[in-house]
Amino acid sequence: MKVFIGVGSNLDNRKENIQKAIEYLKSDPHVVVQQLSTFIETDSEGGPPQPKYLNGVIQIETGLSPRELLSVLQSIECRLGRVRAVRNGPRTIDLDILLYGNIVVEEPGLQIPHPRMWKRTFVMKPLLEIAPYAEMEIKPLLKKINSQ
Ligand code: PH2
Ligand code: MG
Ligand code: MG
Repeated sequence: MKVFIGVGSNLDNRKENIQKAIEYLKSDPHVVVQQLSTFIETDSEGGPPQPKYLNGVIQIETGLSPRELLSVLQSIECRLGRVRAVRNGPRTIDLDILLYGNIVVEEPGLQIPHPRMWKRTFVMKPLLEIAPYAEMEIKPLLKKINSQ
């Protein structure tokens, strides 16, 4: 399945955090990293005042289910010292499943497509850089998730 992952970091060495996250993803036997967007510096949106982010998007191919992938991403966040203190607060690394093929998932703790991705320039800009066609694919999926 083709999956797009949103990546953000605004604590410690942001570049190094992102590079390590990519290495950890590459080392997972069930994940093939296919494309990396440019990583852009962005002002933080929402949450308390906090440092600027580096944001980008990674395209992978994986046989993992959405749940299995979520747990791989959460364990990478953990290894990189992510502490969940404040909602939308600063973080060493944030790895969000944006799109998982054209599948819609609505479960406790897991919504795909990421329900706020469409409104976030720091997600859409890097996503459309590596997958310009995604714009057309997301709209019907988001309609489903937002109307349920
Ligand atoms: N992530 C958030 C909240 N706000 N702002 C920017 N610029 N980049 C992010 O990745 C980001 C954010 C929650 O995940
Ligand atoms: Mg996020
Ligand atoms: Mg997240």
